[in-house]
Amino acid sequence: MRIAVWMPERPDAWVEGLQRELPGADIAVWAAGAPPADHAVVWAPPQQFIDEQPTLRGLFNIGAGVDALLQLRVPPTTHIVRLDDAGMSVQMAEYVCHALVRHVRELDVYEADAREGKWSYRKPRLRRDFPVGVMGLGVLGERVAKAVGQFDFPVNGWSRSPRQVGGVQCFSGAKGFDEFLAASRVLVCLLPLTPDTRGVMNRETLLKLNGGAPGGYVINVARGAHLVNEDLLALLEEGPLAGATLDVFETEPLPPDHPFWRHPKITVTPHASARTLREESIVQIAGKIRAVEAGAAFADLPGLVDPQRGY
Ligand code: NDP
Ligand code: OXD
Repeated sequence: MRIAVWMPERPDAWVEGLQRELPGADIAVWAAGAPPADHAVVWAPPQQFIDEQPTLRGLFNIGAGVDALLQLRVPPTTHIVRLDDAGMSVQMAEYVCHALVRHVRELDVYEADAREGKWSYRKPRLRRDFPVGVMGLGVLGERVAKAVGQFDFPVNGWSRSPRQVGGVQCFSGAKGFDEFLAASRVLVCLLPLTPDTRGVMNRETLLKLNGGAPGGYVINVARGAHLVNEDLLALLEEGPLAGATLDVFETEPLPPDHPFWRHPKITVTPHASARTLREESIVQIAGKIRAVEAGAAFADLPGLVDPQRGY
């Protein structure tokens, strides 16, 4: 069995780890003209990589999002498999809870006060006044929704198909969207980027937050293109939105002159909310390759991507 590896950073470390898990396999970093492989482990490969792998059965993505991979022409006989959690959901839960609590408890204001040696209290704010809406109730969204609920915030969730998550008021589909937005003040995006979800956070939808009252807050940890940047900036300026924590951007790295960097109501992190953990991911991917080589159907693998659906 031959496995090709392609990724921008530390491909050798992935080859070494995969080789340890799959000692009988022939595993190498891909170079143009290399013999075709049976499986590939990748992040954002070029089209040439796919074109030179006509016999590829499994294309294993070392991230949870496959929007970049689905831009490529992949033969229908190649199955795309994404990471299924692999240590990311707990990181995402930490990140979102931190951003939420920092905003609601005004910890940013206390930090600024502390820098000036100022001892002063903010008026307590009630968590019932900050219902959280999580868009996407998949592997990451469900964990985040449950974690937020642990801090006694009211939690709403929105997905494509109807879901039931304990402690979460669930909405689904286009029909449930307006009600979901109106019931939520802090909006967390954990959707995959698909033609249906691109630009989902825009002037019209953001104005529906919090029953149309001011004070909405955005936490985007999915993909930059879910958010219409100009609409966010305008709504922060005009008043309806209170702020945003953004981890993902249409152009990454975020250009140095981008207004988000220095905006007083925006907190920026560099796509760091949930990092791929190499060792955990290698174990997961190697386990899946072992399973299909032993006769398991790709359809039974957690994280199999449906290219029609886009995630
Ligand atoms: P999943 O595929 O497990 O979950 C996706 C969720 O989104 C599902 O609940 C799905 O609904 C819902 N959904 C999809 N399309 C729509 C739609 N049109 N309307 C409403 N709901 C929709 O994905 P993960 O939870 O594993 O990951 C989510 C995303 O997080 C990734 O695609 C990636 O872009 C991003 N990500 C970001 C990271 C970062 O560091 N910033 C790290 C890892 C991931 P249904 O349940 O009905 O299928
Ligand atoms: C992912 C990511 O999709 O890192 O896993 O964004």
